Amino acid sequence: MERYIAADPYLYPFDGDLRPENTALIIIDMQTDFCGEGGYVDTMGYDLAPTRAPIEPIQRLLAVMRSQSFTIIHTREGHRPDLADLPANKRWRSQQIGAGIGDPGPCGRILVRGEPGWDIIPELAPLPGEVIIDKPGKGSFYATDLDLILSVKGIRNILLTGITTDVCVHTTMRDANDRGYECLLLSDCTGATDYGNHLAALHMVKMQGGVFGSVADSAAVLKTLKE
Ligand code: C5J
Repeated sequence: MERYIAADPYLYPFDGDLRPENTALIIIDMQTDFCGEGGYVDTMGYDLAPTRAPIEPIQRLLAVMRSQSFTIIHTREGHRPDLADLPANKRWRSQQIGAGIGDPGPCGRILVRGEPGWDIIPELAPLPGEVIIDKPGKGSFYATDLDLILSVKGIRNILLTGITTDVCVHTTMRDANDRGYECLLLSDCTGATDYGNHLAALHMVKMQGGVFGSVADSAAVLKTLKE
């Protein structure tokens, strides 16, 4: 039986093959450092509201997808405590904006693995058995075993949620698309530090008939999953 989600610019997935066995929900970087008080984004001076907006929509989607046995994948951006995997230019740039990666802050050392700020927020805490990908960069494939895990599990469709739309979510979507994964970006389950960038990131996906995949909101996904 073919199953589609109402999406723009095309019904997702392209061939209607949407099953828990071949589809994963990926929740990108919902860490205190990106959406919590005293974290990296807060320290840089950005408003937290846009990066917190996806929390509730993701919670609702996550509950249904968990109950239907879809694969759930969480990612965390962060670096080794000795900063051996932190490129000098990434560190320097973060220092310029007053939130040096590796430096102490209200939530511990910024974007360092094991620190309180690096942890996934309690509202979206992973359950035992769910995949957690620790990544040093923006994309979820670079320097991680995500591609291997997806291929072992037989995953072909990826529903992308998390933050930030224009940075880690987009980098992951572009890379996933190049690898042949069928991608759906969820507009209300993502957010950026700049609303214009969020809208632009959604728009970019829709060019050329869906150059990186398609875009929907969580209501459309839930409607299909509950049919
Ligand atoms: C950033 C992310 N913005 N998760 N990371 O540095 O988008």
